[in-house]
Amino acid sequence: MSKGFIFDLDGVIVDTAKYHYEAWKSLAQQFGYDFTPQDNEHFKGVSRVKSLELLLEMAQYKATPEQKDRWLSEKNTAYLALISHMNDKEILPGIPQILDLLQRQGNLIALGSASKNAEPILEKVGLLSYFNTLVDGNSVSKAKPDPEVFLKAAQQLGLPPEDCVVLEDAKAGVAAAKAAGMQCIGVGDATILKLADYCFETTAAIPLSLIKELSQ
Ligand code: B16
Ligand code: MG
Repeated sequence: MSKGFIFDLDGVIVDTAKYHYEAWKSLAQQFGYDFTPQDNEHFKGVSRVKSLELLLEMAQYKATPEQKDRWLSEKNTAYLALISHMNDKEILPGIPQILDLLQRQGNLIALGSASKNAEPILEKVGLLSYFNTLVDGNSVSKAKPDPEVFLKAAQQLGLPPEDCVVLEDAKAGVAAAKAAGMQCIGVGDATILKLADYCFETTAAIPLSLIKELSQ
């Protein structure tokens, strides 16, 4: 039986981290915190609600539930404005070739992302039609490193977890893939993504020969 491939979105298919950064930075200004690119590293793969909690902790700001709700909504409005112009030029290198290969070979393809904006982003960059199923921040209750997102994707593909391969850029995402009993290709720093079975600095460096090998 051929394998299923489950892709994380931000940091694997597209680089939306820069837009999340800008949106969090302008929000943080409201309570006088200078949000840095280093701070943003801790937000990768982390849900929107958890990200706001982290930001408030960094700023040592005690917010009311009403403020939190308002800021979550403001952050997302700013983020949606920033991603509104996204197009296929923002697809990370090598990803279209991997998706083409998998589709030609008849492998099943899923999305496993923490983002609640995943579907419109895939649509904007023109990749939505490659995906047999999507599991995103709207359909899971437990965030990565919990394996829920990937187990649900495997279930929706009709495959056992051991027949699925995950592509992930976040430490928590790699941990989630391994906790799900799946093979994992990490994208990023191998000293951080230690649990990944394979690790490449960038998506461009993932060899198609490895995808072929893992897809049988
Ligand atoms: P949204 P992934 C994650 O997506 C991002 O890495 C993370 O920075 C973001 O906070 C999260 O999605 C939620 O995104 O605000 O759009 O719901 O890497 O799991 O695809
Ligand atoms: Mg990611």
